[in-house]
Order: sequence, then structure tokens, then C-alpha cells
Amino acid sequence: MSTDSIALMGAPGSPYTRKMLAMLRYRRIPYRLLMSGSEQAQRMPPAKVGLLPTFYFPDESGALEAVVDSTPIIRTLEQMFLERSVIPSDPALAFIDYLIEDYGDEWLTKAMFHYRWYYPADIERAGDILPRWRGLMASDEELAPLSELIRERQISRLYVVGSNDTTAPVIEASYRRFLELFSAHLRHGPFVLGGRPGAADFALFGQLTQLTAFDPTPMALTLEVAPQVYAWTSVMEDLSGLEPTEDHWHDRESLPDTLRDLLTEIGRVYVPALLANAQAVESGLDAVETTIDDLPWTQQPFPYQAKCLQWLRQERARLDLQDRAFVDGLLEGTGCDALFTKG
Ligand SMILES: N[C@@H](CCC(=O)N[C@@H](CS)C(=O)NCC(=O)O)C(=O)O
Repeated sequence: MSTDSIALMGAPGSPYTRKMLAMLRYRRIPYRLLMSGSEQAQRMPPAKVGLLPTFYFPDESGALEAVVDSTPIIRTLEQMFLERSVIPSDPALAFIDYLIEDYGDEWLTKAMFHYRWYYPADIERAGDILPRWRGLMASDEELAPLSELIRERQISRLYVVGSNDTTAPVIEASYRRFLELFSAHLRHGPFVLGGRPGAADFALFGQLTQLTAFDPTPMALTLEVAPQVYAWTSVMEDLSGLEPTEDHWHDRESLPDTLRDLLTEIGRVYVPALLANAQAVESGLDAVETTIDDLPWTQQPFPYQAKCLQWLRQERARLDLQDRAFVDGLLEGTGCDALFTKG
């Protein structure tokens, strides 16, 4: 077993797996993907929390240790490999990149999971294909019970992302707006923060691999509303040929207005959900009750996302006064400023 490549376990239907694979390709970091459920994957050390992707890094003794959570893993890989960084060198833009990465990982994923397990056509497709990724030689008879199992399990987990009849209109309207805003923003890119991709691009890409190219309902919507985003997603799959330079990042003094529009969308939907969730977790409530877009929003409290809010605040607190003033100026009036003024 070669040790000079990074080992990870994942699956094609896992948006965070796709996020990290595209990032590894772009950074030309040698890796080997162990398909979730495969014999090879089962021989690897288990992670404390069973999440996809799971990475395996050697500890001091050289033994492999299982590690999960793509955002801190990206930062670990930035320490291990110095070329082709996905973190903007301007600390203020690095914070904006972090905020948009978090939006992709924690809000856009609500649309991804919602569309997949809410509509019959999508439930049918996902239930049919997901077990095939683990059983390429299995017969349809063998796969049928697995399909049923996966459908039941995932539909019963819709509450984790807060997808229900009350929140469906909020999630769907926000996805449609994201498509329109991101389409417009790409014309000033072709990436979120300029001519080279950041962690934010890979986070958005991860969820879009499913929303644009697998689940039939959002796929049709994306092609209708934002063919640009459909095309962008397929290009992001492999950026190993790009030759990024420092100048490819946007200059903070000439950021396109479309970036502010995107931040305003984040402030409109993700921020109120994040703040209400943290409040509910802190107060030990059974439910998060708030309004988003003047519409009711209700979901079960999600402790992991309460941590996401803390990490966002820590990232901003790490900025020096000048960079923080710049970030606060950029976020003022977008709704994202509430992250640091409320609660
Ligand atoms: N914050 C984690 C999220 C990873 C995650 O939730 N992965 C999904 C698959 S895309 C998963 O493993 N879900 C648990 C399950 O389905 O049991 C990351 O960024 O890596």
C-alpha cells in the first residue's frame, strides 16, 4: 500500500467527498480514494464520527488515523502542501472565503438534501443509484431492499437539515436566488474570489455536483435558471491544469458588487438560521423557531452548526484591526454583520 498519497474514503453521492476530490486534483496532491463500503475501506481505522469523506493521516508513530470534517482538513493540507493554496493570501478575503465556504457546507447542503429526499422523482433516483455505488456486481434483487433501507433512513433524517413542509418554500426560493446571483457573479470570476479557486468554490461545487448533475428536480431547475452554474460545476471537477498566480485573487479594493449581492443572500437566509439554532442549542430547546424571509422556519436544534457560528466568530477575531474593519465594512448591511453583533 503506497504511503506517498493521501488516503480518503468517500462516495460519488457525497457532496463533501466531491468537494475534497476536486480540491486535491486542483492542488495536484496525490491521493487514493477508497470507495465507502469497499473491502479496502473496511480495513482502514474507524473515525470517531462516521462521516464521508474520512481522511487518513499518519500520526507520530506513522500509524494511520481517521479524520473527518472537510473545513479543518483543508487547513491541515495547507500546512502539508504549500503550492496552489486555496486560501486567499489577503486575510480579509480569506475570511470572506471561509464565510462562503461555510454557507456552501451548511446552507446550500440543505437544498441538496431537501431536493433529494423530498420529491418522488429524486427519492426514486437516489434510492436506486446510491446502493449501486457500493455493489457494482449486485443484482437488482439484491439491491432492492438496500434501496428501501436508504430511502427510509435518509427521509427520516430530513430534520437534520431542517427540511419539512414549512421550510420547503424558504429552501427552494433561496436555491433559485443563489443560482441567479452566482450566475451573475461568475461573470466577474470565474471563481468566487477571482481568477483562481478558493475553499469557497470547492464547498459550493460539492453540493452543486448533486444539485446540478444527479438529482432530477434541482438539475432541471438549474438548467432552466442558470446554465452558467451547470457548466461551472462540470469545469470545477478537475482544475489540475490551471496555473494560478498571486494576482489571480481579486484585489480587496476592486471587489465586484455581485460579491456583496451573494453575501446579502447569505445574510438573508443562513445567518438568521444559524443565530436561531445557536440560541436554541444554548437554551436546550427542543426546536428552533424563527422566521426567514417573513416565512416561518422550524427545525430541530443542530449542535454542530452552533459550533460553526463559534468558528466564524473566532475566524473574525483572528483578524487584525485593519482587516477586521475592512471585513465589517464589506458585511455592513448584508445581514452577515448580525453574526458578530447579535447573540
Ligand atoms: N462537516 C462535514 C460534513 C460531512 C457529512 O455530513 N457527510 C455526509 C455525507 S455527504 C455524511 O457522512 N452523513 C452522515 C450519514 O449519512 O450517516 C464535512 O465538511 O466534511
